[in-house]
Amino acid sequence: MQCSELELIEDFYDAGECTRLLHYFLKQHAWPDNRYEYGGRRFVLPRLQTWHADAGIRYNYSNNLLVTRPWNVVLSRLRADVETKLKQAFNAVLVNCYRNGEDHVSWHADNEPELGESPCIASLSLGATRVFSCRHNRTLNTERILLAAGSLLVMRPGFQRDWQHSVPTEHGILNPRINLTFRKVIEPAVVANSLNWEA
Ligand SMILES: [Mn+2]
Repeated sequence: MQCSELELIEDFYDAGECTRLLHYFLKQHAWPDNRYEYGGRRFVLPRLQTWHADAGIRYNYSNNLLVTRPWNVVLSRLRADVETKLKQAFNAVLVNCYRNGEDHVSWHADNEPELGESPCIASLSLGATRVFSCRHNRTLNTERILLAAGSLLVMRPGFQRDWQHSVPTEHGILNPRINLTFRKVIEPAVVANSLNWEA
């Protein structure tokens, strides 16, 4: 992998644990409808999402679309495992379900101001293996990584600034993939202060 801000940890969870977790997310996780209205426009998100955060955390992008939910036993355990491995604290997680290969996410960066200047984001995958593409903003150099069940992709500081990423449509894939991206949202007061410093 040429992108030095990415680290792929394979088999963070073993196959048995992946199967149990996948079953939980497919059978017990309460997925909302993926039809939204935003800015007077209705649209269908090509995947299912839930957003969970510590009390008091506010996140504009997700709050526009998603109700903030609390952590539950399963999500809390996954967070603790990831925090222990990476020696980093996270206070929010975006949970995605790509129901089959038609579900996807287009080119974007996780660069909302609430995440601060140089976030570290950890991405845990379960279920079907999907392609994760990343494209450098300046050189347009593109890389493709396979995200298999049980893998933990660490997007280090600098990645969201210099690269965009996507999970492209793959017509042959019939099975679901679950993806959890652990994030550290900066407290609103801290965001306000950093904006003041720039003014
Ligand atoms: Mn993303």
